[in-house]
Amino acid sequence: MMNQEIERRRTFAIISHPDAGKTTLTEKFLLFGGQIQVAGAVKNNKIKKTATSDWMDIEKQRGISVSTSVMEFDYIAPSKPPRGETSDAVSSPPGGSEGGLLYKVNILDTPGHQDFAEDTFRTLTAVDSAIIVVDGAKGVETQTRKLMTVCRMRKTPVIIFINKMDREGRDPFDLLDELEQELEIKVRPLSWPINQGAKFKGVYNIYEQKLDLFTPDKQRVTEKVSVQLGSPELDARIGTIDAEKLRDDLELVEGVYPEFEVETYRAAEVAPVFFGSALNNFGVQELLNCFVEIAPSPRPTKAEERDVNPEEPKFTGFIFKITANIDPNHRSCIAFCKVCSGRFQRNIPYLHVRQQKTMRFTSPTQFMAQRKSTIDEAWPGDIVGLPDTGGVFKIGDTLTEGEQLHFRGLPSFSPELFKYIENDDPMKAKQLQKGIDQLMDEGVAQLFINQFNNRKIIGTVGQLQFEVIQYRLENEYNAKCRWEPVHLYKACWISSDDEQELEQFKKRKYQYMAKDKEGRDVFLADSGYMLQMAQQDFKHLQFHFTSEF
Ligand SMILES: Nc1nc2c(ncn2[C@@H]2O[C@H](COP(=O)(O)OP(=O)(O)OP(=O)(O)O)[C@@H](O)[C@H]2O)c(=O)[nH]1
Ligand SMILES: [Mg+2]
Repeated sequence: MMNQEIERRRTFAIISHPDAGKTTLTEKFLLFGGQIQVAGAVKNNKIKKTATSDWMDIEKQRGISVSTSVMEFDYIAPSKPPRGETSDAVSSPPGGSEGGLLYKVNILDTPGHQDFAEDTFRTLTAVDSAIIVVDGAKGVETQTRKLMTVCRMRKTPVIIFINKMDREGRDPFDLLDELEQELEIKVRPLSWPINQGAKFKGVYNIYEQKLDLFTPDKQRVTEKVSVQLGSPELDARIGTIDAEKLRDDLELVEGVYPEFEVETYRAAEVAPVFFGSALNNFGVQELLNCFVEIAPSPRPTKAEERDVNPEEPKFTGFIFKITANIDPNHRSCIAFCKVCSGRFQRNIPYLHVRQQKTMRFTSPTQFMAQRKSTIDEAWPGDIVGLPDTGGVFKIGDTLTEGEQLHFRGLPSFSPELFKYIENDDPMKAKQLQKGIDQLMDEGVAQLFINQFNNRKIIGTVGQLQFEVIQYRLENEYNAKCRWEPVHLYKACWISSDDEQELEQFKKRKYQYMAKDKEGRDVFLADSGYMLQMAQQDFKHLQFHFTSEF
């Protein structure tokens, strides 16, 4: 039972540079999963819906994603392993119905904007694989490159979707070369585009050996036909010129790229590549079908003490994300817990390791598009929402059935930009305090309290974060804040084995000392020179640029 549940789960993140089409693609996946009936991108449709996964107010207004959305759906995939894949290479999960295999897909749609990259990095700690979306006209962009570094570090298997083929883009062979170079991974196309832009006719599905013809329709699933590459039917369908070109291209593909092997993909050595158009719902189902078939089911998770296997009977999990106020009528936080092993059950007492407290959860939730519903159990790979009415969880917290275990997350990085945050409405000081506390628990930015003047400093990696904080304080907490400049170069955590030197340093630099949310000592350097001098003068002191040391 348990192994079956684990086998059929696919937990993955969609990542890329802003605007490549992650949310659009997510939405189309949900459409195939039967989770939504209307795609938000549909034009000429009176139902004006914004993309389903971008449900926070500010995201709707700006049309960009500012935090990760978590969603799940069941998906029945075609049962036959195409192209005579050996059945032990691709294990078929049981529980299928009507000849198909029933998968449980957990999808995490991440924000591309660099200001919210920390949210995306943390999301990558909770997934077993990733789909990278690349804009066919733009190629590999900066954020995609950075995110791929994290995937490489963690050996996360990736599939690449080259999107927006309905627009004039780059030559597919050039794109593939660029992917290999810029993302430092071998690639293997599993589909191939027939023209692009205005002349885009569809893709040939190399993996299933099927022709997928393009009819611009944003909602319906397009016609798929099994056509032998050599047959005259191909010419009849797409015209002789394009048929010839396709044959030549595919011959080149087969010559240049080695045969696709699931093992090399799962070992994060090779990235399969698909072409399509998310907006036009094109090439999306092929991607999804192949994805559920080849993507890994939940893998072991590293804890400080040991590696935890999903098949272990006892429940373990960790918090990788906290969101305040998903539901405007319900002003509490939700902590997102990734189940790493065993079966999670409602109303069963679990150990909150950091607090050494036992707690049970009466209303754990799962997320489907805009709805959430209470669940009784969850399996490894699943993401469970745990309501938190006040400061129970922090990112990185571990839950177990009693074992003293600490899952390793990603540390906070030392921020780049700093501003004093001031109350702009004296009547609302309490609301402001509460809002700042919750947003910081969520990991929206970092808070430092200057020990000299007691003022609060917010540290971020991008300007937009300040705007989001201000907006959310107003909209969710009914509080007003004002930003004031503070001249700072870097905030770094300090520690030392030499108590005396540490005290001496703090005394000497008292104007520049602050505490972070956990009460740790932080040194606020106002220039690179000042930091260098401090490092020279205090040799036994350690300066840390991430919060984990
Ligand atoms: N022409 C064309 N446009 C597309 C396609 N897919 C997405 N778009 C458009 O690209 C824009 C960005 O799409 P999103 O899905 O919001 O991009 P995103 O990657 O989620 O962006 P962030 O969440 O902000 O990082 C939207 O205007 C989409 O309609 C496509 O296949 N073709
Ligand atoms: Mg998005």
